[in-house]
Amino acid sequence: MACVRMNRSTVERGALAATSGLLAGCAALAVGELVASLVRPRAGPVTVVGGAVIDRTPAWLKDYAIRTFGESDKWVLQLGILVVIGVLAALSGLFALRYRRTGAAAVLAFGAVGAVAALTRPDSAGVGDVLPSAIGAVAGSIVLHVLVGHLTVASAAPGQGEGEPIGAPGGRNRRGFLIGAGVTAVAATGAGVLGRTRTGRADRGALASRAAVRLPAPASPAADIPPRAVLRIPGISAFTTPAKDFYRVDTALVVPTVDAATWRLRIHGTGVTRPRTYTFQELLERPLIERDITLTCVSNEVGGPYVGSARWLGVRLADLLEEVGVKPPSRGGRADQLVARSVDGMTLGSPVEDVMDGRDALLALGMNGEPLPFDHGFPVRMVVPGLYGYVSACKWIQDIELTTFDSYDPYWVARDWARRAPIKTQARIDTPKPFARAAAGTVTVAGVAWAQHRGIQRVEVRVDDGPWQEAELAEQVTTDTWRQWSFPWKTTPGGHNLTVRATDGTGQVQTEQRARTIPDGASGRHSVFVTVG
Ligand SMILES: Nc1nc2c(c(=O)[nH]1)N[C@H]1C(S)=C(S)[C@@H](COP(=O)(O)O)O[C@H]1N2
Ligand SMILES: [Mo]
Repeated sequence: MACVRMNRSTVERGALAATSGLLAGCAALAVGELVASLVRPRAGPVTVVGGAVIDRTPAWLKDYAIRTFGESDKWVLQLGILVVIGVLAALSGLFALRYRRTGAAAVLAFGAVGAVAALTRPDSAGVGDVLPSAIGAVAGSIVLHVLVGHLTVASAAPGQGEGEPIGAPGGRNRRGFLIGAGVTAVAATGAGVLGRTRTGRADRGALASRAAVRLPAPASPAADIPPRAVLRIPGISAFTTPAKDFYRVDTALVVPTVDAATWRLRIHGTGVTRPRTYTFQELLERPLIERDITLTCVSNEVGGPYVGSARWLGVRLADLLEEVGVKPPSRGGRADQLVARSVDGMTLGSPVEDVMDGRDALLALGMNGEPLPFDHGFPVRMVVPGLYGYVSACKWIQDIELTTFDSYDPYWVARDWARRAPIKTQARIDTPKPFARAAAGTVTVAGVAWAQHRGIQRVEVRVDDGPWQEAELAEQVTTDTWRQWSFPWKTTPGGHNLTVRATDGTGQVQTEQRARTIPDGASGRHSVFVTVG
């Protein structure tokens, strides 16, 4: 009987200790967020630890995460970090039951991890960035020390170690614990809400600056999209992807909210004879070009969703580069790599030759007739037709440095992706969907094909092991955009495999050689299995 009672009280005390740990963790995070809202919102503990985890994630795991969780990968990561912090916090609580000071010290140690993560973020603003994690950890360790104190003998008899557990929880200690826990919960909630509100208010300047943008008419408008370039087939990708449906791939756990009024773009480096800084207004007042360009992510699997087409408005990048004195290597320039840097410390490297070879490489200010959405790089991003996003499409850009491929590896290249990555020719079946059931008769198979800057010349479809049959192509808008296609399939009953392949503007047929996305983009042919009848 006594034994049973003792076990129950042990379990109960353990649960209360774990709860103390969790409350300490909540207090640490909430205070951290509050301090971050005062110092720098992006230096919050979860944001810096998440960023550090993303940067250290091996390429295969990053690819797996994108494949499995898609654009929810960031929520999954944040949830994962919170779960890990929760488990560590609960364990610290249990530990503190026996070794009270050491438990509290463990919380400080986790804070130190956060502080180091904060300092090593590429967008770190200096030592101030350690404050959210450090002050949060101090708050958490005090909470843990106090709460666990109520679960242990306050002043142990001589000879007894500090933190000797008391018998059954109850009486004054229990009341003290409950009051302490309640106060912590309320204070942590208050700090968290206050921190978030303050951060929200700071974002308002950026929101207002975006609302104030009036995009001028382009000096060089995009050609009208010919009616025959757009197929009206249920299930096919829209020729122009609405911004809200446009894929998003980046490492930003928190989307940067940049105020266009204070934003600057600096261009400097090797071979830049007149380094310069541009304001948003200065770019807006230049002659702007408007172009339809299809963007693709190197992490896009064959048949995958990370491709989209938009109408971009912006400054021709080559004009700015010429203005500051840059020459492409083919005209004697010393820099062969252009490194774009974003406000969140991302670096992307493009060949100088490509961005100056006459293609419509842009510093985009507008997307589909609106200022860039924050998700897609407000106020300014790069877009280079023909290159995968990770070697060209820098969002929230703030710095362009001319350098060489030999002397600098940007973010993804340092993580095993290829230095140079032109987009591979791909065709995708949008409809029917994989494993669809189709009615007998003629079924319209349709989709999109892309080979940016080379164009699409032909698309063919094959049913099972049959011959390749010509698909009907929508009119090509430019070689930089994808091209819709359709194929009237005269079905026969049963299960069938539909496969598609494209031929680019140079006559090169899309390879059937399968390649993973790493290091320079997936290849192979998209096929879907459909059951008829
Ligand atoms: N600052 C920043 N820019 C970035 C990235 C990033 O992680 N950070 N990702 C790049 C990648 S890999 C791609 S594919 C494109 C995607 O642009 P989107 O999100 O507007 O579709 O942005 C590029 N620009
Ligand atoms: Mo990408």
